[in-house]
Amino acid sequence: MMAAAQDSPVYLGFDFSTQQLKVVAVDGNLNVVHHNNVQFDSELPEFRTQGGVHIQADKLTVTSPVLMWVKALDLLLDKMKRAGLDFSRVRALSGSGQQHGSVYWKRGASETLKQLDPDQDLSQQLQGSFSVADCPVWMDSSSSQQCQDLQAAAGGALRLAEITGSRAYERFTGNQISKLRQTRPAEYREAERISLVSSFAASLFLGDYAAIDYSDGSGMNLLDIRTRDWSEVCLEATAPHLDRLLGAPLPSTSVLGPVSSYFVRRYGFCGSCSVVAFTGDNPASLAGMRLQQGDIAVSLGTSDTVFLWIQQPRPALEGHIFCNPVDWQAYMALLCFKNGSLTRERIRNECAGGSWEHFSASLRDTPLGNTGHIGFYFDTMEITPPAVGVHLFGPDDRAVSSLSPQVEVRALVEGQFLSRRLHAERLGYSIIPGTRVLATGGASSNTDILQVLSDVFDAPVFTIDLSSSACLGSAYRALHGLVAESGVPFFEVVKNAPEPQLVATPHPAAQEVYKQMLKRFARLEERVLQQTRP
Ligand code: 5FX
Repeated sequence: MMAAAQDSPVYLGFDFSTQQLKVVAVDGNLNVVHHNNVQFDSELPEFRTQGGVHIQADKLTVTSPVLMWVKALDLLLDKMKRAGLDFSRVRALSGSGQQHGSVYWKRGASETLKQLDPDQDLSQQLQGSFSVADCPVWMDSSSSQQCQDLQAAAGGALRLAEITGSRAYERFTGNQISKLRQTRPAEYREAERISLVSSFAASLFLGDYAAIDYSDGSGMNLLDIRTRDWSEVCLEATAPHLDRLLGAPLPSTSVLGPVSSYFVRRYGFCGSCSVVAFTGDNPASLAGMRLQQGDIAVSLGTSDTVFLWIQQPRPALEGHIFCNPVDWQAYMALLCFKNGSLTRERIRNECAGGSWEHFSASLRDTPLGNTGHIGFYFDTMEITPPAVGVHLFGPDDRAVSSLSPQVEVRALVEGQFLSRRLHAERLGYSIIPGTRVLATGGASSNTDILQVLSDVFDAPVFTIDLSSSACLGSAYRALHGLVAESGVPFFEVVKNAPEPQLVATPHPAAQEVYKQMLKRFARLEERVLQQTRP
């Protein structure tokens, strides 16, 4: 038994995230057999990053050194080898990267990639291979002018969203490319290829330039999410002949080729080990959570994030629609809400004496629908919707200046979840029989908060640990990539993965109460937006 287990196939999933490089290895039964990581700040101090990035003096420009990522891979593979991982068992590998970041390969780099010497580190050999040493990453917000220009060229923000799945965002790669071309033309001219962080990482394993996959490609404001090809109008508005620098996009489930001989000779990978297209960290998380049609994942952290599986997308001025990473006919949506845990903590301090126990008791002691009281809590300028301030309403829709502490606790939690549902539905989400809400993040340990989530969505809530979902999703995608071309669905391959835990089911009255309340909430939100619009 033991010998068989030791020879059994293994699938690797890497995640090049903002602060660290992580890996998990799963066996054919989806058990995690190895995990490892390299922390950028502490293990690669020579790059002097904080949280994996450099924030420039203008506070808007945020970059990461590309060689840090290369060196992290050298380090990680050495750690895996020292830990005894037998690379010859790896049948396929895939990975993910922080979304939107871009890497600029210098003329001649593809030759270097093809001829890597197994006696040397990658970082030694690739030192001269990048025309831009510090890559723009997702935290960058310095390309406002380029965003305006792109929207003007595309026929407005909504039109751009209809084509690419999102209005123009500063961090989206096309706008970063445009800014680089305008502000650092020499470095731009020296580039022979532009990768996303995900396709850059895949290129290292492939020993050649890897295609950008549809799903991560949707975070660039360049890909037409319906034709799944570069949009002519966006390309033209961004840079001439940009398609030559980007290469053709490919389905996220594609096998790109075998791992390069560098990895075979240096680490003992098998020559037939497949490299499956890498994708963005959020799409990879969707795969790691095994989100299905009708499911919604709600991450309750400093900011709250909502992920959705979408069949018929309705791009809007808020949120993002990406091509789905596991089913090429479907889509996923991502929504960000800035006022999450910090606001919950403020109301806990002001209305529940700083105690989560009292906060929970207030939720238990107040009725579904809060006797008609509704609250909007935007302590800081919200992303979805773009509004600020605290706005409270009584049952007759009249603005009120305060609520009793218990009512206020419920107003906050109901208001937050009504907002998550309203904005998800606007992007094309609908609750269907069998819908599951997957909850994760700090506040997901509070079952009374999750009961409200279940009631507002009229669906059962399950909890799931997301800390390594991008890595796990990448390992699952590596396994699926081997059979995807023969038409085997992703869910067939991952059906034995550990199930999330059921923690709350909706109250029988929930559907009736929140169907009505959602309509009122939408009307009142519109009023708040009109009042706070500059
Ligand atoms: C998504 O649009 C984002 O910008 C972030 O979640 C990054 O992907 C984080 F890596």
